[in-house]
Amino acid sequence: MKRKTLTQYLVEQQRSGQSMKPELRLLIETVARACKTISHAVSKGALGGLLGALETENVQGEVQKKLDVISNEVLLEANEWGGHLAAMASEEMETIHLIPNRYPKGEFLLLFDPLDGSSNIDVNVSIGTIFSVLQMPNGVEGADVTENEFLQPGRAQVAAGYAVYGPQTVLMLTIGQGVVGFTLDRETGSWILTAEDITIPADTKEFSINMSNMRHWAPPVRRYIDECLAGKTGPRGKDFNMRWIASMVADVHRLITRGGIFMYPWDSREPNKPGKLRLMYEANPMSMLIEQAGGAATDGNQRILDIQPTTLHQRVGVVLGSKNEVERVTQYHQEAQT
Ligand code: P6P
Repeated sequence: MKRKTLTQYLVEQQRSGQSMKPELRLLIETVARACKTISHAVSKGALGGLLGALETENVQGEVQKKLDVISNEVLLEANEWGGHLAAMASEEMETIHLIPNRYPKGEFLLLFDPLDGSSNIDVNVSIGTIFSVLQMPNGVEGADVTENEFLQPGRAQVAAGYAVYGPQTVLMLTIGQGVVGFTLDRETGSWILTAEDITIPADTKEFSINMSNMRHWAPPVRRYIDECLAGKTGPRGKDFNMRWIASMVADVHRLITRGGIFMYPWDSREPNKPGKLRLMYEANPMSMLIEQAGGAATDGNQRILDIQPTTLHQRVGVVLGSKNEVERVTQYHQEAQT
């Protein structure tokens, strides 16, 4: 049977009345088209003269890679003229990006990490684009937009997804009706539906964490990982495997495909920061995808999607993936507080 394209999937969602407004369909197709452009630029590697770092730093104080900035520009330019957005926000930009007055404005807010895992660009390890879609509060179109309109909890997202630029270029998407996956057909340039009704196994034998930070972890995290490392003869009664790609998109894609638990928890290196990863355009979209696939996502204590943001670039501890494992880690945090 002929496989569906992204456009066909979105048109069918629109027809079936599943909260798929034409402007949301345009938004998703536009982001998906931008991800194709980014995939092409990334795949050129050294041939594109785009590897390496710039002299600039982003708002996170991280050295920007050339492809970070290019990917950000691709997403801005692709989305600003369509009339579907009120504004955009990005890991690479300190302030929100308003839609130029020469273009119509819409009700949606688009947030993205244009190229996540960029420390892996120069060593040819999978990286990706993460995006999150919110609506203007009260659906007010074209009203003046400030950072405040973006500060909505993750449960308010109307769509979320990521593209992973790996051996295949894959797009994972949720519009609140479960999670579907598309593979880029480079011969036709189409996103082809290759995975539906994606479900994360509730149990796993695979954990994903940067072990070099072990001495800085809080006791509940240390307890959980020590038990995994104790294996068959320990309290878990089974051996565990470890994976850490240091590219959230790639690590999350693995666990959404075969199960697992991903952790970037608070640690004592910078005790005033709740974690390394960003809430609005990394943790929230990934948490929506994980929950839509039957998994769980907390900051160790509370559901990530319930966190009320206070600033655009705030960070958060992240524990997400196979439901039973995430619940165990959260339980250990609660026991540590009694
Ligand atoms: P570390 C990439 O820089 C990133 O933001 C995530 O994609 C990834 O999971 C994490 O940081 C890796 O961090 O400390 O292991 O290099």
